[in-house]
Amino acid sequence: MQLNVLSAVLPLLSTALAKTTTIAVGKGGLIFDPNTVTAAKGDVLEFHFYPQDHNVAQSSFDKPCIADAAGIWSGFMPVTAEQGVGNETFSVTINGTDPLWLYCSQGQHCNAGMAMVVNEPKSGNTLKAYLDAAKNAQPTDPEGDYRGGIIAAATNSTSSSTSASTSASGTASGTASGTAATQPSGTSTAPASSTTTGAAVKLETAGLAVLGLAGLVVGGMI
Ligand SMILES: [Cu+2]
Repeated sequence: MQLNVLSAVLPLLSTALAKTTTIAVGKGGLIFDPNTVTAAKGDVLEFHFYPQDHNVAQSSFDKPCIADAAGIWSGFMPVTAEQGVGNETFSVTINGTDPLWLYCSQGQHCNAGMAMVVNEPKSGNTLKAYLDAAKNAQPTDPEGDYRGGIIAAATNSTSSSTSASTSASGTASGTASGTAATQPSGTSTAPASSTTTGAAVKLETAGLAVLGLAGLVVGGMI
């Protein structure tokens, strides 16, 4: 039993050194928020999806909105207005410092500016240059199943769905967006504390208590 716990905990300790950045996909418009992220090797991007049906795909800088054949791909993530926010996240672990260009392949979303960059160059291949070129692109969907990341249950889905089921839809969506709106800025500006909190929660995953703790943590961060 002790060995089992140790083998479960040790990988999490190294994970605790990594920074997790929460990114809202399609919240309040055809945007990724934030749309420029600085990340080191081992850091994690955690995408949360909003209505109605967005995704995360990868392109090169030179071909905005055109799917890389082997690039990151979350698959389509339909979310209803009643849900407010998807109950699944897509997490990508960064494995280098090269710029990474991501977009939403739904309809004309990429043309409208639904794209983002990880480790944006200071000049030349900037996000602004990408978005300018994206306006006239012909977006393509990646083929196949999701890849380059992990699909997982959203840690705040319990509180979101609870409020959704006990409140009027207007209140529920307000609650859900309020929760998520507070999290990304907190996560990106205070990576150390949020990472530590995340690790503390993960260490408890052996027990069902994790759900309650996650709720407390989310509540405490607001
Ligand atoms: Cu989209």
